[in-house]
Amino acid sequence: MIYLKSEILRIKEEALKNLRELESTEALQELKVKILGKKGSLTAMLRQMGSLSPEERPIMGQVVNEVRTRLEQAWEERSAELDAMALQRRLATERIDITLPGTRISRGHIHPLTQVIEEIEDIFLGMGFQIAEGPEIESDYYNFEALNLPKEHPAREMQDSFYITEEILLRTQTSPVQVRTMEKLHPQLPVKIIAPGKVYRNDDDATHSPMFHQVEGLVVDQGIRMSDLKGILLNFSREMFGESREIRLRPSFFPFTEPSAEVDVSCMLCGGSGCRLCKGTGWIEILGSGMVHPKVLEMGGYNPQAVTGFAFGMGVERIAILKYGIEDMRLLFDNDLRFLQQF
Ligand code: 2U9
Repeated sequence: MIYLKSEILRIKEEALKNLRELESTEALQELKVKILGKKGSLTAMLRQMGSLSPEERPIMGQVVNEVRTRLEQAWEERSAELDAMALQRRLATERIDITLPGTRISRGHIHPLTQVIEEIEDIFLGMGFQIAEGPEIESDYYNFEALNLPKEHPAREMQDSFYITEEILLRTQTSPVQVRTMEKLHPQLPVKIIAPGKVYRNDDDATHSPMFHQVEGLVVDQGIRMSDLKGILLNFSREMFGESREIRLRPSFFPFTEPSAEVDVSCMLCGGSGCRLCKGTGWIEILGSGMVHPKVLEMGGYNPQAVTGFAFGMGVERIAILKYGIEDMRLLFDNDLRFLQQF
């Protein structure tokens, strides 16, 4: 019995020592099996109690129970310590520095050309115009014939066109939209529309792109005069390029307007005194315009004896270039973020 007792106490002391040294919950579990498991050392001691006398048995039973209670308590304590240590380790390695700057979420914005189109639309909406749209693939009739450009008319060659068949082409201007609108509305008055959109011409250099954008306008009513045209375009120029802008009209020629005029705005860079941008003239051409040709009114379904109208057209890329001082029109189509992010 003496041997048994000292052996049990030795197992206890060794277990407590191991317990203090082990570093993980897995090692803790292993140790528990080694001592209290089926083949554990303390379990083996309990089996040997069969060889003791009836008087010795309860005394040894008490010793074993005390040892078991002591070990279980020590286990719980060490287990709690190990859990706390593991938590400390996680807190140290997974620490988040909430003072670090965050990653910026970059936000897109509207393309500068679309911004300019929307600005032009806003200005004309403010003057009571409506916005009209139409197909980019057009018939020869709407793109040319109805605009007083019959077949073999030399002005057709002014713009090299992209033909799909003999009769179908990519529109070279947004004018067919106005023709279609007149056809649809006549004999209602007034017609007061702008037609923004993409147009296509066989051109490609620093100032011409095979696809570009136009905004054209058309007003038809009784008693429309050239002074109405001038007033609308002066107001547009001032809203677009600044309150102090002036405009001037120079005689020109377009097959669909008579008389026709090119419109210059006083230079937005020098104010009119002459500089590099306006090549010393003080004026910059921004659009073409004129009184709608009687034949064009007639083909749109209106009586040119009873109504008159004015029309104008501008290239949006040109307006954008002038407004923002862009050097090469192709920058507007390259989609280089270093360029686009400036707007
Ligand atoms: C209808 C009647 C008349 C539209 C007009 C211009 C003058 C013009 C150019 C400006 C620069 C084209 O983009 S550009 O190359 N446009 O000069 N456009 S009058 O006249 C019309 C349109 C439709 C029914």
